[in-house]
Amino acid sequence: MLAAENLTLQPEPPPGARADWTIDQAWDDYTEAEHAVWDRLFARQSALLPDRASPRFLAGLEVLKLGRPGVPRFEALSERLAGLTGWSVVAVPGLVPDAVFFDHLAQRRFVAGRFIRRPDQLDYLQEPDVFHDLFGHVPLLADPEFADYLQAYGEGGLRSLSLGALHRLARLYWRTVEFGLVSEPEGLRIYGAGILSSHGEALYALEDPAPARIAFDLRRVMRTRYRIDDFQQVYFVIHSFEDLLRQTIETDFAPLYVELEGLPDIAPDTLAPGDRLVEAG
Ligand code: HBI
Ligand code: FE
Repeated sequence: MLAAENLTLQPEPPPGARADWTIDQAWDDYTEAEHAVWDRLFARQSALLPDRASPRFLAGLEVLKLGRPGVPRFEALSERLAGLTGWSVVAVPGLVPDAVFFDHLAQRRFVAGRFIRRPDQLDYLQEPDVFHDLFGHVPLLADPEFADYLQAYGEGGLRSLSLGALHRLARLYWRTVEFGLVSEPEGLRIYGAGILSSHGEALYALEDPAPARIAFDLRRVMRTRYRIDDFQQVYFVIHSFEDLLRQTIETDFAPLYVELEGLPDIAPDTLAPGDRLVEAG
C-alpha cells in the first residue's frame, strides 16, 4: 500500500483529474483526425512487427483486438484484460508522480495517456501518448507472466521509494518494460514498449550494427544510466519472461540497493567488464 505521507509530498493532480490522477477517456471527444493518426500508426507498426516483436506481444495484439479502426475504448479493453489477467487500463492526463504510477501498477491498473500525437509527430515525441501506452504496453498485459512482472514492479517501486532507490527501479523499468529485447529460438525479438511503438527504433534495435546487445544482468542494469532523447546505445537481452520474473521476484532488493551504493554508475553508451554480447539475428 501507498503510505499517506508519500502522497502528501507529491504534486496535486491537475484540475479535472481525480485524487489518483485518473480522468475519463472521453472517447466521444476524439476527432476523426485523431482516430486517423491511430490508424496510420497502427498500420505502420503492425506491418513491421511480425518476425520482430516477441510472439507473446503479437498474440496479445491479436487477442485484445487493438487493430480495430480508431483509438480503442479503454473500457472495452479493460473488460477483455479482466478476463485474461485481471489488469485494466485507466486514462491519465500525462506523466503522473512515481508513487501514483507504482500504486496503479501494484493494483494491476495500467495508466495510459488519453491524448494522441499530432500528425507531424508520428515518429517522435517524449511524453507517452495513447499510441505508445496502448500499442506498446498493453498487449503484453494479456500475457500472464508479464502481467505478474509488471505488478511486482509496481510493488517494488513503492518499496524503492521508501528506500531512496527509485533511480535503480527506474533503470530496471527502462531496460526491460521500455527497451527490452528477448532471445527467442528464432532470434532476437522486441518486447520493450518504447521500441514496439517506434518505427525507427524497431529497425535500429534489431538490425543496426551501432548499438550493443548484451545479456540482461540485474546489477549491471541498475548501475546503468539511460538517455530519453535518442535511440539506445545498449540493449539488454533477457533469456525469457520466466527468467526475468524469477530474477526480480526472488531478489531481495533492499540489500542489493545497499551493495550498489558502493559501485560507480555505468554510462549509457559503454561496455563494462563481464558484459556478454548477444548476436543479432
Ligand atoms: N506516468 N503516465 C505515466 N507513464 C509512465 O510510464 C510513468 C509515469 N510516471 C512515472 C514513471 N513512469 C516512472 O516512475 C517509471 O518509469 C520509473
Ligand atoms: Fe512507456
